[in-house]
Amino acid sequence: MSVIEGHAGAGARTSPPARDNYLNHTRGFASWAFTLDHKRIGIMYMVSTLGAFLIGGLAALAVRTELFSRGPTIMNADTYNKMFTIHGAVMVFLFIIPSIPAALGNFVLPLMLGAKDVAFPRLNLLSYWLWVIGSLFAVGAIVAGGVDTGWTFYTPYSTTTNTNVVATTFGAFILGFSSIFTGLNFIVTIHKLRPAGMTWFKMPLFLWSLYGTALIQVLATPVLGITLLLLIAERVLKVGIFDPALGGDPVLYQHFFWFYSHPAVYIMILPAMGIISELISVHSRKHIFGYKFIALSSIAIAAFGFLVWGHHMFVSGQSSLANVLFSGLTFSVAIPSAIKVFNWLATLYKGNIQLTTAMIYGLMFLITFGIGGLTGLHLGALATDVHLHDTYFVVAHFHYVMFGGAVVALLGGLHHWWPKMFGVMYDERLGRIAAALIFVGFNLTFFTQFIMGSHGMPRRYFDYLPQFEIYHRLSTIGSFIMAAGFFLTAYYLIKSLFRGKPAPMNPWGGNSLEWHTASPPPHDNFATTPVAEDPYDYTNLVRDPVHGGYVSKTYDEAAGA
Ligand code: HEM
Ligand SMILES: [Cu+2]
Repeated sequence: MSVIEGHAGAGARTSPPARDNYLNHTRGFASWAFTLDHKRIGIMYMVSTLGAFLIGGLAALAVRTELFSRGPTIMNADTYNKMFTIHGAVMVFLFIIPSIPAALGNFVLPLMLGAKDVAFPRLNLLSYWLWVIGSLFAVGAIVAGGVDTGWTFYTPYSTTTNTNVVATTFGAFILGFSSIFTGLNFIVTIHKLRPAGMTWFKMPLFLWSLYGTALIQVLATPVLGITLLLLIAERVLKVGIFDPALGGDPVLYQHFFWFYSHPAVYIMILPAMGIISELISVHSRKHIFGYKFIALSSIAIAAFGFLVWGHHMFVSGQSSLANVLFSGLTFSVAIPSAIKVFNWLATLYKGNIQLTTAMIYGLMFLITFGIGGLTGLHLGALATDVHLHDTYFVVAHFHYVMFGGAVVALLGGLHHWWPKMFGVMYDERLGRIAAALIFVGFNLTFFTQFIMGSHGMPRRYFDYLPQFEIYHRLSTIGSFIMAAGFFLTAYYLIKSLFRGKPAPMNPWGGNSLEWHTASPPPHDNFATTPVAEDPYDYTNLVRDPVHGGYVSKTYDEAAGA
């Protein structure tokens, strides 16, 4: 009932700008910096992680420009090593790991639950500031001379190089706490704050994916934290742990590192998959197919993700029995991912597909993540990995999953929830053009890397043989096309904040609870706690031809329309 009231209430169709909402509820710097509102914390995370994305992206463009021609192009070999380290470390630790859960998750999760906030708002604010402090350490290390180990900080090089390893890893250590606290908060929120009527199997799939992600954040991140502390202890105190010169074992470092970092790739991709479930169903106006399979596969991915880390070490001197076991287990983790993909395709089948910018990213994900996941199988197979390991093939694989998966879904989610976040619509035409630039640029940048990798181009090299030049050139051109797409996206999104049409409450016709409150939502989200319905049942929603967006039929009847 209250849900229907939500539709019928004042400002249900378009939100008058002067109405009290979370953006104008209080004003001034302190009202943001010390806010306990999950929506504001989500926005602060979004702005901050996108800032990190800009830094990481500029470093990527520098790397690609250097590789445009053979020999030194714009920098020397040492600077090049630092540049790809900055790129990798910033993109992984500062951007992709926090971006979807902490930015979009923070904003959307309590709304989807019909709740006023997360379970521990103060802890949430602490997570954000820990992110800031950790990032300052990492970025400070870059400004103070840089690090040249690669984002993996492999020993014994990381314990012997005289670049700023300690400051960077300490930054990553702090960022780890930020991630753990977000995970903890989400687990408790999902257990405790579900509204009346929302059983586990009535939760939106984005929440299942955030739940799976949170389990990994809480269970895996401490391992990385301790590992980085051990690395610091070895460097500073000369205790022999990983460095053979001190009696340590470098392969032990790889085990510890990947015990976190393989599950961490699911911290990146699981929430992305959750977004895709929302996008595909809402924008094809069709009930999600195979709800339970998609929900449970999130948990399966989280669990299986812990069993496959050794596939990063097939050629590191691990026993051949371990190699065979890890290879077999690696294939099993592809199964729950494939289950999701088949269910998404079944959802699309005979759906009324709306080619909104958000949906274009949803469809793009199926292609780019599909390529990324399938090439993971080439790397998971022992015989082929021996040839492909440490080549550009691996670089292409993980960009297809991390960019083609996580970043593409982030873009989709950003466009899907932007009207809800800011109460404005952006230019869909520019949105589609930018998506096309990003799609073409991305594939040109990274597909060429599959080819050169399979021909033996090693990763992390400053220079290359003449036969690889054409691929490197195309790849660099692609990266600039992609960058143009991002700058265009930044342009029309920022412009929409000032000139965008007011957004209706429910522009795409979603039925999860965030679409049952105004755009932007009021300070405490809902006037009365809404009652949960099937989030993927759209039969009660009709398009409102006058104001755009969707309203419930029940409302029209009630209003006598
Ligand atoms: C079907 C699922 C997947 C399989 C079977 C798979 C398999 C693999 C294997 C075997 C490697 C090691 C290659 C080597 O070093 O020789 C690898 C590397 C990598 N994968 Fe995947 N992968 C999958 C999905 C993902 C996802 C979803 C992500 C991230 C969102 C991801 C990110 C990475 C990264 C970052 C590396 C390289 C790490 C480095 O050395 O810097 N993978 N993958
Ligand atoms: Cu892995």
